[in-house]
Amino acid sequence: MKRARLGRLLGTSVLGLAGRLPLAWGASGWDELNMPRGVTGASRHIFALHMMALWVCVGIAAVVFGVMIWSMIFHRKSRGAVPDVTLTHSTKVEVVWTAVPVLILIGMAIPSARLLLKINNNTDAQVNIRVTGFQWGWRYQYVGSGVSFISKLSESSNAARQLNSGISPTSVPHYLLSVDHPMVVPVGEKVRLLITSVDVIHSWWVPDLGVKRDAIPGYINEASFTIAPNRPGIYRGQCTELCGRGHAYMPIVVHAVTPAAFQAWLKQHSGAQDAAATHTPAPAVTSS
Ligand SMILES: [Cu+2]
Repeated sequence: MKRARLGRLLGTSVLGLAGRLPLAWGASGWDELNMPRGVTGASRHIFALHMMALWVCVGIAAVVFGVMIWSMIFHRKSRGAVPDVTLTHSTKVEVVWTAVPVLILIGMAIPSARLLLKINNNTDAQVNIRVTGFQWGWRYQYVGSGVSFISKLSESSNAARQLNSGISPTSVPHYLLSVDHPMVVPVGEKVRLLITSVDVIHSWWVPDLGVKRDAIPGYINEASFTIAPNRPGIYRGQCTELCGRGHAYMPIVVHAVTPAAFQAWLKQHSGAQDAAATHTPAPAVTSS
């Protein structure tokens, strides 16, 4: 009777804990050590693949370290263990320790290759943006619309980063992760980026979008993403190719807005020249 009650109690508390775990995990901040799930189909798939690979690694580590620790404890010299000097060759063992890792690698390579093909499909995009990296900022040109502007580190971050500025970086919101003119894109529509550079190699990286692509002078690299329709918001990234003195000062900010707001923004800026286009703020979005 007592035992049954204890069992029930344990059962409900375990269930309750399991239910609350994702919430608690999210609130604890520990998940910030992991890569973000992101807001595009590609980023979610990349996250799932990463978790699959992680658990395979955890499983292998558990087996390998388990055997090691078990051997060290139960077959130590002080217990009278004598090394086996006759085991110099065993075909059976060699086949097993070759075949098992090969099978594991194949098991991981198939979904990886499939996902690579999927996320590199840049056809049927509704919005095309030419992204040009330079020392140190980004130029965004919306193909076919005449909208073109330069995106640089925000004034507040730039002021704080100066030597002896006296401004504490912690007092600047999104220090080194905010820009004067963000890229604006619609949610729910496929956006294709044509990425290049005019000086050295840069790399356009926004983790939440699952996009990281090198910007190489003389080449045009493609990337595309579709932000989930229910995830308008502000997404931040950085240049991830060491490109010189100002490498840390060319962040990327993407404002994802509804298609209607995007069309309005595009219309408002079309035909405007760089300087003029840059002086109207992007449409407001709710931060997610
Ligand atoms: Cu760069």
